[in-house]
Amino acid sequence: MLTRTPASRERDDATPRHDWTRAGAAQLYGLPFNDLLFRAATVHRTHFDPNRVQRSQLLSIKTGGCAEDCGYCSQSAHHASGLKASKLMEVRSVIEAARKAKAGGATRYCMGAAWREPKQRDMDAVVAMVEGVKALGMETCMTLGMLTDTDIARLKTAGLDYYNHNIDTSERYYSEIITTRTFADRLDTLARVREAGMKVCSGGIIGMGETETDRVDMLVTLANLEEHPESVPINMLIEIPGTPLAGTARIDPIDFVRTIALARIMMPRSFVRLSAGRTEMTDELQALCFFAGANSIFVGETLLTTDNPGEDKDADLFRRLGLDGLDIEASDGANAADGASADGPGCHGHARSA
Ligand code: SAM
Ligand code: DTB
Ligand code: SF4
Repeated sequence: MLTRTPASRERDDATPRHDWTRAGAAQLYGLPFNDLLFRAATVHRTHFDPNRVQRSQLLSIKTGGCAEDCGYCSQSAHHASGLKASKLMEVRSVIEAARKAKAGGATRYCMGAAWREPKQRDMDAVVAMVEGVKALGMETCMTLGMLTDTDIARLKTAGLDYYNHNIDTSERYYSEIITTRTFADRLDTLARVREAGMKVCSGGIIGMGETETDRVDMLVTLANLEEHPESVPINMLIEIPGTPLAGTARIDPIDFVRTIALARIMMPRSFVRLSAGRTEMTDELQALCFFAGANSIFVGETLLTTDNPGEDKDADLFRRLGLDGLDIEASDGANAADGASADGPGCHGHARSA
């Protein structure tokens, strides 16, 4: 019988696959914690400099009053979260905010709108925002809900680099969290964004009362897409008073780290973003997430409607952990180490330090 040497397993782990089985992924998730982290950290080092973390900044360009009923969200008109709805921001205010984010070290600007999908009358402004932020020399990302092919083409022409559209959880658990659109709707938008040649940002939320199997299944869905999303945000639920998920039992932080590690192993060349929920995480938990392969964060004082650690806290954490930001050249494409797509061949490259 053929036995795999540690070196051949390293090689296998580092090569992107799209044929993950639930059983295989669940087996990894359930490894002894030290073995799982060692596997994930080894994969991480194959493709990325483990001491560099990409920094994105978010802005809510249209807040609240959303027609969707996502059970976690402060912005849904279905829940009494007390959030005040506002209109789409002025283009020049968005560009001014992006300029400040760039000065604070962010390389990617992510603009989010509380829409089921954009209305045609909003698209002119949205396109102007993409063009303006792009002209600052930043990477652009938008999350606007579902898109028509015409919307996608306009965003692509305007210079949109990434489209964020999360699958949020497993297909099974999805309908317990959101009833106003389906899991298949989400996958359809993702496929059409990909087809148009844009980079994909898609992940989910951990800590919504899902089972371990739901977490594993969510990652199997993402990792078995034809191409891995270049960016995989893993959010920890921020409990919003007045939403159906307020009062959900907090996830064991160890399980959160396991999810990050599994995402890293299953999508070895993607950026795994430690996203919402960092204000509730200890520095030690964040450090473990970085060790397990998270290599991107949201910076700044706010996410969309909730708090984020802010510049001073993150600067202090980076200093204590010996971490550094990543510039756009190094973070362009799906991976910093070899400048190819999330699924292309890998080799050690310029973004790795010794
Ligand atoms: N309306 C668009 C949509 O749903 O695609 C874009 C904005 S939406 C707020 C973007 C993502 O933020 C959601 O898909 C979800 O994964 C994440 N998110 C929203 N509220 C959250 C919360 N309370 N805790 C953690 N993540 C959250
Ligand atoms: C993602 O996965 N997380 C970000 C971004 N993509 C759009 C949003 C987090 C939102 C957290 C709750 C809030 O601030 O309203
Ligand atoms: Fe609307 Fe997006 Fe919030 Fe869902 S997550 S309610 S679609 S803003």
